[in-house]
Amino acid sequence: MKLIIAIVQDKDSNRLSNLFIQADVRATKLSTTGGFLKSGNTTFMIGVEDQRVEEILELIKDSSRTRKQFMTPPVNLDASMDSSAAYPIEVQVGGATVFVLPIDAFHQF
Ligand code: 2BA
Repeated sequence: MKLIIAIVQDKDSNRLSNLFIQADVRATKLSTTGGFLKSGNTTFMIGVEDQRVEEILELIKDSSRTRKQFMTPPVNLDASMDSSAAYPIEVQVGGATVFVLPIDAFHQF
């Protein structure tokens, strides 16, 4: 058995949830925050038999889009109090960031 942890953009999360329901995939959805952009994303935890891993990776791949986002870096004030200009920079986000981990034990009590 494997644990798939998939971080997807909020805009893709509903589509993916629906695909999981249709495919009878059990998943837990967490509201998370990207460490770099500090904006919301969605993390799915999916416990699954080894033979279904590839099928689930395909569902995630098909429902995740790459998008460009702008972020404004924090303004720096140096000793002379001159602020270095903070121009928005373009960042490419996604599709999805996925980890596949082995599971030692799985219990439902
Ligand atoms: P964020 O940390 O908010 O990152 C959003 C996007 O910003 C990243 O997209 C990447 O293109 C860019 N980025 C991240 N750190 C950067 C840096 N130090 N310098 C320049 N650009 C940077 P993705 O790579 O598609 O990641 C999307 C989200 O997936 C991330 O949101 C984070 O929540 C998660 N993630 C990505 N890699 C991860 C990892 N190795 N471990 C844990 N979470 C990860």
